Amino acid sequence: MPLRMSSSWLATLAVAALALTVAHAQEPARQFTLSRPYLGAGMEIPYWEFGGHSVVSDEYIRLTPDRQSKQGYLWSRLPVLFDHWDLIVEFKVHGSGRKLFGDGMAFWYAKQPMTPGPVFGSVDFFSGLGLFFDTYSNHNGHHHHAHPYISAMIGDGTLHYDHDADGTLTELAGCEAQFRNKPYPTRFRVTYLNNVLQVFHDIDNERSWKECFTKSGVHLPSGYHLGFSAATGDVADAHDVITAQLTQLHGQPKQPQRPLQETRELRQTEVPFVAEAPLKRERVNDDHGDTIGSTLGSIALIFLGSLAVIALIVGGIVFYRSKQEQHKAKRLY
Ligand SMILES: [Ca+2]
Repeated sequence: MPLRMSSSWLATLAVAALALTVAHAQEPARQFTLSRPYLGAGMEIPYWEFGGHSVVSDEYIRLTPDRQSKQGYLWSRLPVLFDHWDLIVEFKVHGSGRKLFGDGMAFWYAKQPMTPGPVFGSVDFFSGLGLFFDTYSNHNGHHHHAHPYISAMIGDGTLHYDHDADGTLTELAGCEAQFRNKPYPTRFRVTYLNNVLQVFHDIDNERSWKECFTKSGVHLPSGYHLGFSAATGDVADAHDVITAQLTQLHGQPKQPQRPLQETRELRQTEVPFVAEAPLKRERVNDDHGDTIGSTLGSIALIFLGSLAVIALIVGGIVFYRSKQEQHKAKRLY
């Protein structure tokens, strides 16, 4: 209980701090803004690079179409040099699949831009933050949440995102969110302020934020790129980014403060980490599996126990009758 109280207290404090800071925030940074019309002169998106199967229309940037085996990306050309920031994204995941669809999309604040790979269309063993919008449940044996599911991972360059376990083994935090096939754009928000990472969503078109999670002690170097990527495989969906805007927040200066050149050099070697939490968990049996296992075990025990009791009763009756027969036989002689 004390842990629960302290975490909700921390969340309240963080939200209050965020409200105060956002009130004094600057205008969204132009170099990290995506808005219609996307294309400038030369059919490029100013300040952004897209590739793979991504296509740009007047209404959206489609990372993948609703077709199998596609992947695409969209990355900011410039690195984010702010220590604290607030990002709001409008997106849409939709498709014709009623029961089978996927795989999902990712938002990145990472060191390796424009590097296609197996993690929702981007590179594995990344450094930074990956926020995954996972629509396809690959393996329920490792978790018992429903999909679609939003989860965050902090990569330090050595960690593998395990698709078969839906990233559960390296998950920082997450929440279920039914963001797929909505008739309006859905939104998510990431704030990173004073090493507190918060994720919110607005998937019911209420124009208000619901908290997905709040995690403190999250250390991310500045100088990483913003990105989006998505992938389809045997299952498919269209994954669209519609708008994005990043605003610098004013939090506590990072300690110790260093000259700019030294900070730039440090970015190359600084490694993301989460204070007092391992980035990777041991593989554990799923609760749901354990429940089924223990239920089956209990049923088997009751069955065997009942058999033993019946055997004892039958044995007792047989023994009693044979004793009676012997007694009768003795009397006859
Ligand atoms: Ca998955």
